[in-house]
Amino acid sequence: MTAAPLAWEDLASLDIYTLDRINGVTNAQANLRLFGQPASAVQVILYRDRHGWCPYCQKVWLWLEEKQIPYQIHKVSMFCYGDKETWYKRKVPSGMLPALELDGQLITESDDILRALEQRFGPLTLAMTDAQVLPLRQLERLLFRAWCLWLCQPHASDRQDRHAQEQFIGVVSRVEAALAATPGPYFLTEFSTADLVFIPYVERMNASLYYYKGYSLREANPGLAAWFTALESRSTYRGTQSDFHTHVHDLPPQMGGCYGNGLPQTALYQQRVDQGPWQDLPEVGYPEPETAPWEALHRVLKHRHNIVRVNPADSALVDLALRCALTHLVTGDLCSPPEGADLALRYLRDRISVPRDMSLYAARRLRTSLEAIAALAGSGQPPALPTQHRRDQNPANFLTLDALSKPDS
Ligand SMILES: N[C@@H](CCC(=O)N[C@@H](CS)C(=O)NCC(=O)O)C(=O)O
Repeated sequence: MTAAPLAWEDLASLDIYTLDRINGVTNAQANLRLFGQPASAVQVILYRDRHGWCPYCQKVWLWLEEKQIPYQIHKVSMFCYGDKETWYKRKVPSGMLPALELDGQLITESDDILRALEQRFGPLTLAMTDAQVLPLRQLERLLFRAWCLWLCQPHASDRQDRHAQEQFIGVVSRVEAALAATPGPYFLTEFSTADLVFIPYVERMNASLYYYKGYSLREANPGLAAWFTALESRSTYRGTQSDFHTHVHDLPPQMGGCYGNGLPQTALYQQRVDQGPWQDLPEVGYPEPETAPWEALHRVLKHRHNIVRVNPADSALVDLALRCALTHLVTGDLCSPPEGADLALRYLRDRISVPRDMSLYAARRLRTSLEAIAALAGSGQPPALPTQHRRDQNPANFLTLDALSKPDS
């Protein structure tokens, strides 16, 4: 049975989602975090990437959230998707992220930033230079290198690819042993800097190896599975956590390429990440919060004019197709979409970025509704996402030139 799509005013009347960006749970949209303290308590400015794609920024971001240090956030574009802001180049000529201002002093290099923060505010359980943390930091670098050798190099034969896989799995077994050496789920007796240094790349490994190699890191390794589950019990981690779809398409330009292995299993996994169904992907373990559809609605309503404008399809068509998808999101009803809605809605499906736009579960809900309506219109798929750059995600499409010309406030 088909229903009529809700009007924008009807959808707006259902917009019940609220979030205290400044004092509430960790979230990607905040430009200021106070944790209940007055604005005068802010002594730190974090410069981080606008899309939440930079792993080194995630490390510093999580540290500040875990320690609840009041801070201001100025978001900066990465070269792979936008023009580096002039005001930032004046401050950091290389344009590299993250950077931090602490008591007026500018620090770059994420490890130097963490050490400076530790000196000023005390460690996150243990210091970066603690004798228990140092070997784990080295192990993380070994794992990183083995991942790069498997994922980011073209292998001349299946044998070579399997060899790189074995090397990687060899290092993973050392990570598993390190996790098993303490009674709890974390690397040391409680959550600490040691976990923090593993988080950004292990999250990216889990996504990319599933998609490009048909290997499910989280499912194949009980220690890492328990570690992810424990991390997801922390609202700090959940606020910075991305999803498979975002990572597998943000990594190629950042890493200089990600190479598939052409196995049937890999093709199956790729289809699931790109086209759904998304609900059983091994990217998350905690149950869906009931706010997920309302969060998705709220975020689309906020940006709906730009979402319609940047879509290559005709604006009237996108407007109507999008209302059909949002109607499905909030009521479960299927409305007949206009012709061409398959391409228009799938264009948006491919560009929802987690956690930049919304949380993992809200994005799943939105992608599911976009896909449900797109499927009624046809089987057309938009061109594959670019892998050399992600200029299709240029923030200039969503922010005014004036907003980009100065740090956010
Ligand atoms: N060693 C540096 C690495 C930082 C780094 O590689 N940052 C990348 C993003 S992940 C960057 O800012 N590249 C410039 C750009 O992409 O705009 C650190 O730990 O902070």
